[in-house]
Amino acid sequence: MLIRHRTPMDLLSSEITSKTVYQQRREFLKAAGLYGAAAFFSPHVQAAAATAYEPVPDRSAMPRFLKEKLAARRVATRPFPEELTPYDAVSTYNNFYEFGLEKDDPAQNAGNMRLDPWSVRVDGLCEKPGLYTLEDILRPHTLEDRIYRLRCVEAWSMVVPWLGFPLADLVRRFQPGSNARYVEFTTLHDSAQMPGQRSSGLPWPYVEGLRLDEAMHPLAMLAVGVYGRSLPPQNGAPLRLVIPWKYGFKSIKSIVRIRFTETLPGTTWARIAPSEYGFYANVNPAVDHPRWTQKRERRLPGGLFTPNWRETQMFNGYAREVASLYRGMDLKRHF
Ligand SMILES: Nc1nc2c(c(=O)[nH]1)N[C@H]1C(S)=C(S)[C@@H](COP(=O)(O)O)O[C@H]1N2
Ligand SMILES: [Mo]
Repeated sequence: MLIRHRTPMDLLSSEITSKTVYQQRREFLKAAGLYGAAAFFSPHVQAAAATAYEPVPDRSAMPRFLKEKLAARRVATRPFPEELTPYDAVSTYNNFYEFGLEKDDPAQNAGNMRLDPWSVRVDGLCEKPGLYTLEDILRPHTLEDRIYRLRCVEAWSMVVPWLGFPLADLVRRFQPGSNARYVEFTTLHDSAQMPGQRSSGLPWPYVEGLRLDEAMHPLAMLAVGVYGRSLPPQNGAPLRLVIPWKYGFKSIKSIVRIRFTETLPGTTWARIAPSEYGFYANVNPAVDHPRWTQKRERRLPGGLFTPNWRETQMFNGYAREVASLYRGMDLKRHF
């Protein structure tokens, strides 16, 4: 319930502590205003209880094979212990710098992105390189609901019901060679469609990567949908990575290339600011970002008077599943 027992001054003095959080205040206030009101009156909030959700209507023009895949999905049965972030927030509070730097830019600017036809080039150290259509990619896989926490390196988080399939199942089809140690992913580079690629300072295209054993982990997934519908463009349609134990920037959107390599891929954020964003980017409350703490996070939605702070968990709460991938590694050095 919305109980206004705190004033904005309480909020400023007790919760906005670091310089960066202060710098992000404008954005924070904007988000709070947006979700404080919208979330409370949205019909999806009713559905945002722990285990299930009302599928969101999908009016997007999509190819038939995708519609059929979505209809044949395997529905989540295991309860998730935390409230889902409403679809309104998931689809309007986005990072997708190809479409602008503000949180609502992707939702504003990605609407006309051309999603069909879509293909993915597979190359590097594997037995089955080639140009695969999205239909080729999806054909053998059954889509499943997976409810995951998403923790952004900027210290906000969500709980999102994705629709997708295990990345490992796709990787296996391409038969990586015995010398392949990493897999690199690349986002579409098309400045005619992506206004952010004409203006903002990232080196395009956006590139991400995983160690091959991370990519083969059963929690790593490729998503084509969210909230029972196809991915809206701002969430990385038609195909994006979801790696729940890593900071959100590893979950690369709108993938057009998958490449197997022997050496560590040069990933976008690790290249432009290596002291701030490591290749591994595992969620770790014990390793602060140089400019802010990673000990806690602001769970969305939350209103101006009800910011929903919580403690960040090691590997974003997935330590039991993934910690063995990093046994013997110094996670402060390999952050
Ligand atoms: N191509 C591309 N992928 C991207 C980004 C981006 O700017 N470009 N932002 C990343 C970041 S920082 C986050 S937190 C997540 C956000 O995913 P969402 O908008 O679906 O919640 O996408 C990641 N994938
Ligand atoms: Mo992020």
